[in-house]
Amino acid sequence: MAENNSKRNVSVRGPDAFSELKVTEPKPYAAGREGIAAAMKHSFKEMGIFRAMTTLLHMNQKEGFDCPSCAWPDPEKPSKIGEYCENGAKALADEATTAHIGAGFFGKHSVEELSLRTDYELNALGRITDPLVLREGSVHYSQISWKDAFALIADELHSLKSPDEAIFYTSGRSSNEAAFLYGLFVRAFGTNNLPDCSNMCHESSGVALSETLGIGKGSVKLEDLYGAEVIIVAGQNPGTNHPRMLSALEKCKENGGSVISINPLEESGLVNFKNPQTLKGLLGSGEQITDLHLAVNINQDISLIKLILKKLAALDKEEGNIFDHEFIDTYTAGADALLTDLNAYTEEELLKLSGVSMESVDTAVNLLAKNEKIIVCWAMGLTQHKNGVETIREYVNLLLLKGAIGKPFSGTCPVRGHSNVQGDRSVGIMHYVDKAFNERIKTHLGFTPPEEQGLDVVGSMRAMHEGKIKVFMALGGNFLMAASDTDYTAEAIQRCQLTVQVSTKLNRSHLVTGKTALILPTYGRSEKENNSGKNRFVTVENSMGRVRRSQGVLKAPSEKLKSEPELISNLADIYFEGKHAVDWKALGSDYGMIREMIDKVARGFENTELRAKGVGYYLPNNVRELDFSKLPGGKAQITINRLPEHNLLADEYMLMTIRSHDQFNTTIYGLDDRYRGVYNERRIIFMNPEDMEKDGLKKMEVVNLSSTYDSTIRTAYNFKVLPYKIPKGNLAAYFPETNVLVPYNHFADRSQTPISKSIKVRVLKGKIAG
Ligand SMILES: Nc1nc2c(c(=O)[nH]1)N[C@H]1C(S)=C(S)[C@@H](COP(=O)(O)OP(=O)(O)OC[C@H]3O[C@@H](n4cnc5c(=O)[nH]c(N)nc54)[C@H](O)[C@@H]3O)O[C@H]1N2
Ligand SMILES: Nc1nc2c(c(=O)[nH]1)N[C@H]1C(S)=C(S)[C@@H](COP(=O)(O)OP(=O)(O)OC[C@H]3O[C@@H](n4cnc5c(=O)[nH]c(N)nc54)[C@H](O)[C@@H]3O)O[C@H]1N2
Ligand code: SF4
Ligand SMILES: [Mo]
Repeated sequence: MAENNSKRNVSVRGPDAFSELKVTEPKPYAAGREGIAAAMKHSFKEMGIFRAMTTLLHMNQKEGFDCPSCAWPDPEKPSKIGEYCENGAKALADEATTAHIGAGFFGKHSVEELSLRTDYELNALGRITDPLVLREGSVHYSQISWKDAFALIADELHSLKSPDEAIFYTSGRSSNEAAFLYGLFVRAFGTNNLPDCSNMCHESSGVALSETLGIGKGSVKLEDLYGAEVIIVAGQNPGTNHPRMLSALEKCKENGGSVISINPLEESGLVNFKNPQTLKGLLGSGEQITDLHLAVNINQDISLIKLILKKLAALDKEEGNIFDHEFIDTYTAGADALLTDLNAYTEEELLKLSGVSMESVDTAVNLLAKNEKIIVCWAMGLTQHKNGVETIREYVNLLLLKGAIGKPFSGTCPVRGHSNVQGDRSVGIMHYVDKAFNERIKTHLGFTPPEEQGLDVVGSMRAMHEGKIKVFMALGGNFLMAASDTDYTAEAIQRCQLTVQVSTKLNRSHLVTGKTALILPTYGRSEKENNSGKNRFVTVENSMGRVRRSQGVLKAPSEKLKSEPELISNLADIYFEGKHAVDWKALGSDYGMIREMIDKVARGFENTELRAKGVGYYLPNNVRELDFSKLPGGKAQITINRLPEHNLLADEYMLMTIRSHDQFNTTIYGLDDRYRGVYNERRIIFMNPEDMEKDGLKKMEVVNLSSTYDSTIRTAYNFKVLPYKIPKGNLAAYFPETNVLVPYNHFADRSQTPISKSIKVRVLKGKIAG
């Protein structure tokens, strides 16, 4: 299992041994007292009681810091006693842990030895406190001064034949200030190779929404959810990944709205929610959130929505007022073509593909027919498929035909993942070229950015694998474990001359590296950035386009850390040796100067310094104004989308790779998935009991998973089978362990998002040594 990179014998996959699995029935509800208890247990263990309690009170408060976990928005009037959830508290505890590792630790432990630990164990080692270098031929990281680290990077960058031989990745936790400065430096350096975690995440949403509505973001504000008549939650598990969204769904219900969940799994939070912020939630039975659950087959949302549209169209023919004809005529193009195309499918075939019952479809149709304030919320269950873009466009069709766009309590709600992933895009983290953005850089900052499109995540993996890339730098994240096809990605990274990780905690991307590697330790969101003597603030944008300030309150774990903006400004200053139109050095110590630049260059940011105070302000959004002037004919586009083609063989299943309750992406906080009733183990497969019987598999039997694409067999070893309520033919397992199965060259059309939610696999009996 340990792969060789000629010099270092590091394990790419880490160990695959089992822990002590315990299983219970899935929880019928989310949060409640157990949620609070779990949050406190993590926080107290990592941070100590006093530090945890006082810090949590500053989270998501007007003058405090933005939760570093997901991008769910804060209410306009945050409650003073606490505006956080269990997983926000876990994210804070993980960042603010009192466990630390510095140069001394790495002197004792080689990267080869560390690579034999699990991702969970690596993260648990604590915060990285020193800048570190792994020199060519060495297996131990050792301390390096910041000056030497920057000089090493600058020398390597200067030695490249072309700036396109370097790649600059971004994960979504960086502030607007850090992300803007990073993007600016990369453009000044001369490339658009700016892949980001969005490429693996909501890129399909961005593409689909830009094409149909003219903006790659959602249209609803938090308050819209409260007054919606119907909210569809599709391909999303808010109880775990956006827990405070459940409070918004609860409010919608209290106001008379209905919630439809479209998901192969009946996720706990969507069934019943005990709001830990209310007495009823703590003591009572909680709120039934979902009125209707449609257990769709993996990747068959298009079939289901087509069936619903077909039925709505038939009703509209009879009654004339099911679709909003005035809206359709005034604001949209393509309705007639779509309605004609729907005739090409029979109800029976669509029903069979979707895997749900006609009765439940009729209930959905009834709800959608008689209501017009409709919101569709979604996340990775829609985006990470070959037809992710088309799937989202089909949901947009439903909203457009119902006239549920650009009006109060209606619209699109792609629920973003990382806390500032949307902000990072708004301030220029993108591999494609935005001509107007570049023009403004030219006018206001005095240099000309490159005009060639750069590499996204998938493009970067391939270019590195082909040996075309010499330098890979990452502002946060864990590229190796987040990207698809782990073994391929490892080979790709190991072909680089230099890899640089700006990080808070240890992960496998620090162990599987280029010939030379650097770890540059930085602050977390909750920490004071006061190296210049002043406690500086940054800004972030939430999932609904609102920009607000964020200011840390904790002391950083080491004096040696540098803030991300400071670190980028220092690097740029050393690289350009003071000979550039931009005064790089000054920017790192004066974030106000960076914000002034953002205000001039990024769309909709103006006087951010002032306006980001309190609850902040919204960026412009053409959909909210019903302005589709940038689209063909000035109209929102109703589109025709194809059904997916999977051609599964008799022994193949459709696998979705999902998150457990105790992880943040590749960061594993713990080994439990409480809501699904799984404890102390991650190497499991959720399987329908009838499928288990068909394959002669017993509960907890050990199996391997294998996928075959383009004649290449990829195998993930050692999983235990668990009977679970999941439609037949479908499987679920956790990421990142299953990323080894996702082929690097299979991704969503046009957005290039890896197909992490629909992988064709076989379940092979028996333990085979990995
Ligand atoms: N605590 C915590 N919070 C997080 C994260 C985390 O890891 N931990 N990650 C953050 C990030 S970056 C992101 S992007 C979000 C992710 O948030 P989610 O998208 O909620 O995360 P996943 O676990 O990938 O869940 C996908 C859901 O889609 C369903 N699904 C899978 N395939 C299909 C399909 O074909 N159709 C439909 N209708 N449903 C499907 C799955 O059953 C599952 O419920 O969460 C963010 N918040
Ligand atoms: N199979 C499969 N693969 C997937 C997915 C899936 O659902 N299935 N989901 C995809 C999605 S949606 C996403 S967004 C990607 C996530 O991809 P990434 O964003 O690359 O991964 P994370 O696990 O969020 O990154 C964790 C690391 O970030 C660093 N970090 C944490 N906080 C900070 C900070 O404040 N500053 C800095 N500089 N570093 C910090 C820590 O060192 C930590 O180890 O994974 C994708 N991969
Ligand atoms: S919902 Fe998301 S942003 Fe809000 S406190 Fe919870 S994890 Fe943090
Ligand atoms: Mo994400």
